[in-house]
Amino acid sequence: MMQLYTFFRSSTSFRLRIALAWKGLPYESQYVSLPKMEQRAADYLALNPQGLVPSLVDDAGHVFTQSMAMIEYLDERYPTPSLMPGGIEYKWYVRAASQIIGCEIHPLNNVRVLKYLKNACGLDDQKINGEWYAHWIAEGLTGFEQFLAAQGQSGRFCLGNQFTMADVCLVPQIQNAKRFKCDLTAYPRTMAIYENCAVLDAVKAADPAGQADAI
Ligand SMILES: N[C@@H](CCC(=O)N[C@@H](CS)C(=O)NCC(=O)O)C(=O)O
Repeated sequence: MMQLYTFFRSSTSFRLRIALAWKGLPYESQYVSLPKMEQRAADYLALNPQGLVPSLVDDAGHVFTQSMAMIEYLDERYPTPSLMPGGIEYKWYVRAASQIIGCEIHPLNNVRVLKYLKNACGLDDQKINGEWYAHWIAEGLTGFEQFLAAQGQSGRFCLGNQFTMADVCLVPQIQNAKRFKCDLTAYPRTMAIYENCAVLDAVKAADPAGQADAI
């Protein structure tokens, strides 16, 4: 059975849990505690030298890293139900929406970045959570909201009525922003999509609060 190396509160792990649940793929969870720095332990680094979760190991022992590449791999390996649309324009759109979150928002607010701001730059919690985090969420989600409006493709989900990788990336990012108490009222289109995703069984099953390692 596939092994997913995951941490309940990691939004990139949350992406994988949603994708696996959406496709109904069985897997075993291997818990990697970020507060305990288990992602930097030698045995985990042997698996994923970047020291990041998630990682996925298949029955043949292949190790997969980088959540968006993993989701596209799973989608090609197990095409039904899909997480990517047909048609290269639609594929571009889903990748672009996913990358706004995965490349422009998430990396700026990652654990190691926030820790660096505290330990190496000496910023206090108010500056980090109240200013840095909130600033990049606001800039990123403004861009996301404007992207959806400009492209005119969104509906119940980011791409019409089709649940895709873009929604898989969106849900954990919004949950994180809520946890940091960001004001999300300026993104009505994005938030309506989030609410439509939140009621899906696959999203509920993947929710951080329901994971065995939740603290
Ligand atoms: N681009 C990577 C990012 C993975 C990542 O940053 N994971 C975070 C948790 S969401 C992590 O492991 N952080 C540990 C650390 O920063 O030391 C992906 O999409 O998989």
